[in-house]
Amino acid sequence: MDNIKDHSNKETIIQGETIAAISTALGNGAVSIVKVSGEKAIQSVNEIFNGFDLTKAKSHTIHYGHIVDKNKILDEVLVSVFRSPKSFTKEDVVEINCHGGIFVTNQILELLLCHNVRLAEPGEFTKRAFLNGRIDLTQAEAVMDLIESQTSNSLQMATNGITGKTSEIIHQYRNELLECILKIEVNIDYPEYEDEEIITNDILKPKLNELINKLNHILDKASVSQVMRNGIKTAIIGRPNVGKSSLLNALLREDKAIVTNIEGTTRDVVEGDVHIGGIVLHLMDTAGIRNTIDEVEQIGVEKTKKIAQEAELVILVLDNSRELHPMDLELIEMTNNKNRIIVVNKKDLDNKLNYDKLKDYILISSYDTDDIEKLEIKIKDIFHISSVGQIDASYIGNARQISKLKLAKQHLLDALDSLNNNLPVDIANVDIHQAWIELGEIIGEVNNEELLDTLFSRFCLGK
Ligand SMILES: Nc1nc2c(ncn2[C@@H]2O[C@H](COP(=O)(O)OP(=O)(O)OP(=O)(O)O)[C@@H](O)[C@H]2O)c(=O)[nH]1
Ligand SMILES: [Mg+2]
Repeated sequence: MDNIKDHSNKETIIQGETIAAISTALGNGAVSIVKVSGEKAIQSVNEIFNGFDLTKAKSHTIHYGHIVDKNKILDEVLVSVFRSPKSFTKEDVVEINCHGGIFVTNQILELLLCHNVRLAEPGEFTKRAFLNGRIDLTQAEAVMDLIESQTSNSLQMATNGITGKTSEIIHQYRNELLECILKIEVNIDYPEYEDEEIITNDILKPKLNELINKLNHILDKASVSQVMRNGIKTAIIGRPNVGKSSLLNALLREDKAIVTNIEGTTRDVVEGDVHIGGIVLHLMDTAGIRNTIDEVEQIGVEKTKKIAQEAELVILVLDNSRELHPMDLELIEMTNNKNRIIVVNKKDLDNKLNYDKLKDYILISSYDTDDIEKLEIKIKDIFHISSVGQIDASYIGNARQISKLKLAKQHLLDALDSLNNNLPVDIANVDIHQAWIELGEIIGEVNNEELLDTLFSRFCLGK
């Protein structure tokens, strides 16, 4: 994280209460780290450390020694000292690298809590980094994404977030808006300034259109990034026995779901994640849909319908060896407005299915690995991620950021609307201003306690 930019103009940091947390995953790993930040970080650790006098330690130095409780040695440790403002939180930070397992690490933490240190809240380290101007909000969120990222692509996006590419895009865009606002305001406030370009509807409208187009472009990219980051909820649905579970297993390359030739084999949802070219599909194999009097199966069928509605992608499986059934048509109808792929399975068997009623489908056998690859390509095409890997990862990709972008866009559309209705320019200006504020919230250029609290509480302890 050395490449995090310093956005702070402050010379001295007012350090907060000293906080501590275990910042590695709890488990019996080889090393765990207890992180301490705040005014008394160095002094407090020094009180329980037997080795070099940490109060005399220079910044960015590591010291070997022992953590001691009274005279009892708890663990052999390496302690790193980072002095304010050259640390992640910009406060004094000490990291204790311990060797013991969970029990010892917890003991060290507890010991610290008796030495003027309190337990950090989730995300509190990152929150301090933000409040001290070390990182902006998009970077803070990227820290969280980094912790959570599942694929190499989302990892790359998160890293870009940390280096501030996201905020760069938003800053640039906000500057353009601001220029627009300033011109309008000069016109309104000082109509006598003749050398200032007079902002009329005719000048403002194309400018707004241009800004809206740019925002659309950012939003387009955002939806791809969101898919890359969160994965795609994918429901495999269809009538009983068409081969849904076989398809799930083929995509997962493991025998996860039970496959038999008995109709109604799958009764509850079977889930599994598969990585396709850097994105994650959250697959859900569902109970075959038919009218049934079996109570358990009926519940399964209802659940399937609900899952299909909530999914971002529906794979509707049909059977090449059976005639098209009214229920197949019902399922096609039900998923018409969704991202959907119709997969006709069992191509190796004699054809009985009438293809006249199908527009777009892919014919496969779930036993054939080439066919499974073809299906994967189709999925990537649907989400415009065929070129994943070279994708421009300067991204906006989380739900909060996207919702702010959408709000900003709506304000610009409203502004355009009032211009089209020949309302005075200053009315449009209110909306443009609002768009500017919404975008500011993406990078945290507002001081909204509530926003910050909710955001940082999503972090895990120790970050
Ligand atoms: N010939 C052939 N048989 C297949 C193919 N795919 C699946 N089957 C067979 O079709 C039968 C049903 O497969 P499943 O995967 O259990 O079907 P399902 O849609 O999950 O069925 P339910 O869980 O009952 O809804 C099994 O006997 C599979 O071996 C295929 O491509 N070709
Ligand atoms: Mg099944």
